[in-house]
Amino acid sequence: NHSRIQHPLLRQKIMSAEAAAALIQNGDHVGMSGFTGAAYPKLIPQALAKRIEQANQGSNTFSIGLWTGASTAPELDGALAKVGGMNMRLPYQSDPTCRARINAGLMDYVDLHLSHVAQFVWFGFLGKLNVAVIEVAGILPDGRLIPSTSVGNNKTWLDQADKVILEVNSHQSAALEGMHDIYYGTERPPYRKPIPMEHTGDRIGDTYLRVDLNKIVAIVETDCPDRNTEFTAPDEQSERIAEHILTFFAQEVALGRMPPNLLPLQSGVGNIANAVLAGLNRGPFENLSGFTEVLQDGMLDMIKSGKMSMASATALSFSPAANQEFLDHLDFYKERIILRPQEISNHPELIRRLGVIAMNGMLEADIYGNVNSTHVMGTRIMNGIGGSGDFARNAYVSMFMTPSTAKGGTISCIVPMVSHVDHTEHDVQIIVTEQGLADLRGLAPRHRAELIIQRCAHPDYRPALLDYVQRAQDSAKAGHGGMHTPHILDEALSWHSRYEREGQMLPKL
Ligand code: 0RQ
Repeated sequence: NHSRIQHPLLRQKIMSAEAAAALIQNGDHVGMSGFTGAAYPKLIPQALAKRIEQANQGSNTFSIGLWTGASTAPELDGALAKVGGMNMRLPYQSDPTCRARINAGLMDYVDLHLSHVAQFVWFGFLGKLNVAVIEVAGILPDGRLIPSTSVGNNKTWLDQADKVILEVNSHQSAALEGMHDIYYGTERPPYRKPIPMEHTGDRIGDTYLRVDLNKIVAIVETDCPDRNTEFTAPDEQSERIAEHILTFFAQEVALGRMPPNLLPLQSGVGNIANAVLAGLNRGPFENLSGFTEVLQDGMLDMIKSGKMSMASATALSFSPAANQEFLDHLDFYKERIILRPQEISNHPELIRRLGVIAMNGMLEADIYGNVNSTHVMGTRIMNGIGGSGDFARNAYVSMFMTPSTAKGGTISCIVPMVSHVDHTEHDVQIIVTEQGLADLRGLAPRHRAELIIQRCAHPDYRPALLDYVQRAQDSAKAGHGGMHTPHILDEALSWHSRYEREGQMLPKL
């Protein structure tokens, strides 16, 4: 029964995952579907990993360059990383084995803004895409494809790859059909036109993905679930972060700087982002909308409760319980969720026009408001910048949040100077920790420092930060450096180097 594959000739291309994986060559650039654990191919990457493992037992080394939408799952990134199957990976990833290999120097990682990936491929910046491996929910009689639980870069992979391999996953609900909006108007400069979207709920494209049927070399049938990971219940710290943000929104509405139903919300990955949305779901704001890249449990709950009327995203990323709720009421959610390609969900033009409120997690911020989202102690990659930069730079207001300390209090997430910069002081308007919220809008650097230390730093670290600021200013006044953004250059990263040496940022008493 191949009922998901309605095109009769394409049924002739059905084969095993092993046979399909054999069509991928050593050194290929392979574009796979998958975005935050949704709609990644499940069987072919594992079959490819087996093949690579066997090939690499001899002297020859077999590896591919892997491009995706964003993070995937153990069956894809994990399986390929374990056998050393990737020489290069882009963009966002979050797999522990993959991360370890990148940080050990065993594979390259290129961390792109998620909205840049597709256009970099059209521009030819990344070289030729040899193969696309895409999960779909079905194939129509005319060969158009029903997208699955994420769209990511699939439109671009299908368009740009020489060869196309499809995984048709019958585990994905057939009722997903109609939920997607695939915009085909993104031309290369100088022929670009304005993207015709004014509201998060506008439909501007097709419901289906197109593909040149002559390029399809294999179809593999699967029946496997997405990676549906549990979120931890909001803890006290994230609840406090959420409260600070709710108070800030109420203030902005009272001052007439935001409408009573706020502006479209973007919310990043992880537990804190999810907790903030849970807070909003209990809060006073009604008729909210979402313009985000990943739609997690928090936003689904808001749609369920009626607090949120419409959400646009590129991927669904649910816990098992939320996934069940989504499937049980798909007809309801289909009216309220639109999945788009990631170059549209994260498009600077749209984020700016809609006035998106961006809320993302971070590792650390410095006293002047620069943010590090990606590098532990300046050198080791955590996940990647993802879409945080697309949103932060172009948002109506851009917020970054973190607990004030990490690793049992041995790390302060507010530091004299960040050890890596993803979001510069120019792209960061609000910093929030469980301690409080610093509103940096319109403030010169020295005033930002005062506010970030007072509002956001953990009390255990405040004296050391104030002392640093004071001495940096004294030293500038004594002629060593400027008063605009005072620093003691020899000391600015000493907290990080002490942590690397001694396992804590502050000197041992
Ligand atoms: O480590 O896992 O070993 O316990 O970092 O930290 O506090 O659990 O926070 O899950 O919200 O992730 C920035 C990574 C935060 C995420 C980041 C350690 C901490 C813990 C995780 P353990 P938390 P979160 C749209 C937006 C970039 C992409 C993005 C991220 C682990 O938000 O990847 O924003 N963002 N995309 O102990 C050393 C510090 C630390 C630290 C925390 N200062 N130094 N370690 N940790 N602070 C979505 C997409 O783009 C797909």
